[in-house]
Amino acid sequence: MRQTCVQPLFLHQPSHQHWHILGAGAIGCLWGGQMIKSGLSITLLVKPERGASLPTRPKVIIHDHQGISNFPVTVETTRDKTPISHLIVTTKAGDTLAAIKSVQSRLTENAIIVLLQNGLGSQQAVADAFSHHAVFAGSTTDGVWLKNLLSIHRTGRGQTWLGPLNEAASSSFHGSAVHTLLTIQDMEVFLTKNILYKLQEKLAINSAINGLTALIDRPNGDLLKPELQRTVSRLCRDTEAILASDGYSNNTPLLEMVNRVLTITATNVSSSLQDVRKGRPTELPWINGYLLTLAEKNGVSASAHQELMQTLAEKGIR
Ligand code: KPL
Repeated sequence: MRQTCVQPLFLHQPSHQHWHILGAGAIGCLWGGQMIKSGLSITLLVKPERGASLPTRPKVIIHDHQGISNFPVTVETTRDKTPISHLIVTTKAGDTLAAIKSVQSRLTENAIIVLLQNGLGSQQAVADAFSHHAVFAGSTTDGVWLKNLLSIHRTGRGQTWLGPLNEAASSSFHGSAVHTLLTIQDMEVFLTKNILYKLQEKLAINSAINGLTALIDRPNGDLLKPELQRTVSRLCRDTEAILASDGYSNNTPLLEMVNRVLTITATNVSSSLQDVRKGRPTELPWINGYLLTLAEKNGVSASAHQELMQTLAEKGIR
């Protein structure tokens, strides 16, 4: 296998623009590695207990179909004191608000925050709590999983959409530093003014795949089996009705979109099943759980999601 220690390309980046990435999981390492490759200046932020297990010269290692690339990286713990002006948050949905609060005193007055979480709900909590900062959110279809500390496997190249989440972000959108993120090498990053739509679209797909794969402990492609398609189809119908009650619509039937994703990602283990296998809480409360709350608020039936979440809870999967 080819091994490369990558020399960064030097793209135009204002010298004051240093990015901190909070969360050194699969997505955090992918963004960190690719940003370093693109000549952007970054620091990875990890929890203090993680800091102790890092090597003296940490490197992000990306395994993909081309081979293995190493990117020497600066790592700090959340307890360090350097100011943070550009923050990308790649923690799990359930950890996000507390993680940002743990570095709140380091945020500069005009710091911008870019959130990359699955599901919905956690982003709004941050936008509300940090309303004086420009808060952006992103939705990504990059396929990646964490092999070891700072070492990831990239299984598929997806797309990432970024857009403003609060008023401070909307008003600074055009001149904002998020435009720098469009220059990251080997990544497809786009801007949208309607990030909520992209997040809803991704949530809709995840709502029919993640919980069910976590329950059956099988890769995504198994959901294409006729005996599981009935449940997938019921989940899709519920999701469409619930999101429609919140103003979301899509011309393509959700089942068609889900089955397309299942075909492309047939051998992938969904992020929720990865969490279950590692004994970690899943993001399902921000996917199916979010839909249940919305269904109750808008008086829409959500029986397929209720049954799924109930069965998962009985198996101890949260
Ligand atoms: O986004 C995903 C996830 O695993 O969270 C899917 C689309 C299901 C691909 O695995």
